Amino acid sequence: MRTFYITTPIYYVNDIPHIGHAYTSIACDVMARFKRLSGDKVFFLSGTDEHGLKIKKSAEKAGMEPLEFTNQVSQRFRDLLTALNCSNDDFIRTTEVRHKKACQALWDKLVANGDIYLGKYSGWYAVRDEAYYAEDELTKTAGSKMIAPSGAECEWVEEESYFFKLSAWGDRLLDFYEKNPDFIKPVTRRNEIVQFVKSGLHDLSVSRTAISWGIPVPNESRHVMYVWLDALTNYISALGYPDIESEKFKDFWPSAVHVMGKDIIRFHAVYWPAFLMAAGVAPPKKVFAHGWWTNEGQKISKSLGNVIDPYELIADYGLDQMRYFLLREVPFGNDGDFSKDSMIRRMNSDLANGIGNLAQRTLSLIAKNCEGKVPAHSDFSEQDNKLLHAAYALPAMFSEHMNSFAFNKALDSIWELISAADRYIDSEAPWSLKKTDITRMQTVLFVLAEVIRIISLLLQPFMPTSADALLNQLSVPSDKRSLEHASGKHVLTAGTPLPAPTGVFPRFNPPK
Ligand code: ME8
Repeated sequence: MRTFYITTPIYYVNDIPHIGHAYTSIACDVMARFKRLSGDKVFFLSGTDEHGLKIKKSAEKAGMEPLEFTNQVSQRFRDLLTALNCSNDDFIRTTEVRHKKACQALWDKLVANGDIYLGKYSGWYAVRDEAYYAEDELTKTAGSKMIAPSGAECEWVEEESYFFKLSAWGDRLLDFYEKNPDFIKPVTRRNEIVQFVKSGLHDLSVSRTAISWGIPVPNESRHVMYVWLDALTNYISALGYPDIESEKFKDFWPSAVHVMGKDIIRFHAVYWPAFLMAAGVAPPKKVFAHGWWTNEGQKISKSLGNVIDPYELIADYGLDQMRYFLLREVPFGNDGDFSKDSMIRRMNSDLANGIGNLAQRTLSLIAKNCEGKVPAHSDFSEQDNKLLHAAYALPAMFSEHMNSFAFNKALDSIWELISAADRYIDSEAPWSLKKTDITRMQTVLFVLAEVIRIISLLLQPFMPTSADALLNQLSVPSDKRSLEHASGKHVLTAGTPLPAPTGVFPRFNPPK
């Protein structure tokens, strides 16, 4: 059986969940659902990143102990996944015992393999990014502040620290990228990373003594692990690391795909595979970096007060509509802009007037003229066959786009079929056939119902609730909704009673 392991980044609990977090989680959910429909055994992981100075400071600001604080905020991220209808199989917190064990085992392995040594770190550190920067990467402001490329302010740090011998892994990383050309996606990110590694890697400070909110370094009570080493390890602690012989680990690790925003690709595509190779574990199969969302053309930031609350989007436009918009609006990997106008346009033209209207017209004609049962068809005309063939050919093309994370192209391919079905219904005009040729009317309505069945099957990963509602209206049994049923071998059965049709994709109603 094919397996598929997909992960979101584990989110920092210093923040309220916003559209960016929702975007990554939804994209992973769509992929997980698509792979399950394709018959793969899937493991979908999300979670929260709870250690480090940034979290410690946020807890202090909230007047709470770090663990009490992280318990509260972590729950918000768990709740968001539920609100987004995400089908994650597990949720990991870096404060859990299973994770601590995995991190310490990984550390021991790195020490045993000679990749960690004790030294002294003096250099720049950005708490907001929890990242070290070389001086030549920084810009000095008029007020002598040192600013990282991400915009985060850096502070000078000098302390005893354990180092990971990252400098020794450059050539092996380049060799790995070369042998695995699809490891970093999209290709623009791959080029950036290759350039970065070619420019030479410095050893990486992987422990801190100045803070205590972290996972203790084994046998070294003064040090806690660098929060990124701790955080990245979540992807294997959830599979039971260090037990790499377990079925779960062997089943899923070779198929691992990490999805994240482009801001944190370096951690995933450079540090993480180096840590893993040094510990004798194969790197994941793929890391995919998506773009960033802006709000009405502006960078999203707390200080600008323009953070988009996913709960508000759900309330204003509907959950499935929001899921659809985020994955349809921009190619996955590119930056995207959220605007109310474009959200409403997609909701009305693609959904209400597109698939919604096609399904409602077809199903009400069937309810009125075919005694509310799947009509029987007679011989298919050339036009019927043309549309049916397009429908049965769609799943293969759709899957190809999905397998390369081209969500917008996958959706485009469905909408091409919807347009073809719209043209067909207009030219065949089943409403007038009612008076002239009942048999032909039934055949046309059968063809349309079949096409809507295929469309609904393919829409399931993106809009699970709405696609389910459509499949229910076609009385498609729940065990006949996987992609293997999206062919002409599993057509609707004539005479099957259908429930009374109701609209599934409402037009936008301005919030009161
Ligand atoms: O970086 N547009 O956590 P984080 C799109 N804990 N995506 C966005 C976004 C935006 N405007 N803002 C945030 C961390 N994201 C670490 C990860 S993983 C081992 C540790 C998404 O809470 C995007 O996926 O800052 C980004 O990578 C993630 O939120 C960062 O979440």
